[in-house]
Amino acid sequence: HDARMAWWREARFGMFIHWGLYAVPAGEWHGQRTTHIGEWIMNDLSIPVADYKQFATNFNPTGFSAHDIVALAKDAGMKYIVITSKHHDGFAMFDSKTDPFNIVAATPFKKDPLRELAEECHKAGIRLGFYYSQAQDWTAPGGAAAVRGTHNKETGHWDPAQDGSFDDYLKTKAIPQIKELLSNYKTAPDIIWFDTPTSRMTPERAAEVVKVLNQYPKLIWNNRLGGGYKGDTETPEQYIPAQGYPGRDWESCMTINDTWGYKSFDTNFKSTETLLRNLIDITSKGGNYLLNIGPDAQGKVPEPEVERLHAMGKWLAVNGEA
Ligand code: FUL
Repeated sequence: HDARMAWWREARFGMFIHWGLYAVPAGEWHGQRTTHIGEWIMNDLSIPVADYKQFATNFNPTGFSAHDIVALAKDAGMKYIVITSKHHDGFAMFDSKTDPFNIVAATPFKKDPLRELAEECHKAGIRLGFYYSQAQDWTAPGGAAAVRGTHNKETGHWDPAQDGSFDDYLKTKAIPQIKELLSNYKTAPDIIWFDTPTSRMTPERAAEVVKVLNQYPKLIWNNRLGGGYKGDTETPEQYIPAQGYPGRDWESCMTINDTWGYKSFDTNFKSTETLLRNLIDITSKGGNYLLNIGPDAQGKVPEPEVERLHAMGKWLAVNGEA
């Protein structure tokens, strides 16, 4: 266990990337701006499944450069990257044979950015993790919805197209996609980062996922699978625990402005000084800092984010340890 966690404990600083179909509306739909985080727009504005899926036909992120993103992480002093492979909207940012609602099969882009990222990370010696929303899936029939919609009080759905069996969803989409993520690329990912288990992820259901994870003895996974599994890491979100988590590995994940997924009008960027203070505070308490960036629909990292990461790297080059 300790040997498996060794690289992660030394890493200290990682890049979170929230990038998906929500970058297309970028926080705004039919003239309405969401006041919440960008990647939740489908839920918060109750966008019907068919309308949301339409965004894929306009998603052509030719400005995406895995090389530049890995170089940016490296320059910032980050040692690993965790990227959204599928967020709650159900859209897979990778080549999935399991479900056609993905960046290769459903968009004019037709390429797998996770493959490019895996190759660049491998070349640069940066570790790679995949975020995967295992329970919430707002476009697959039977997928969970954590916030109550009006169509079905029990499931939280807002569109009849979301109706279905959660067990079928788990068996025919989530678990097969997790298997794809673990086996699609030359090397298996270092981390799977689960999220929002909801009450649907019972111990029995989570155990089916764990069976798959256990085939990868070096894999690190977080405490958000559900079903009572504690995973390897605590994941305080948007805060720094005053005492850390004695006896547990932990990672504070934080936004660089006020959203994870790109919102064109969120310019509330934290200062480089605040970001550095967070890094120092977290690492002094024994944790890792997973700092988020949100590329836009072209795949470009917003310039204020790039500037801040470079500035952090500059400071670390003078004052850091590694
Ligand atoms: C939350 C999610 O619901 C957010 O969209 C984001 O991914 C954050 C890191 O975790 O629980």
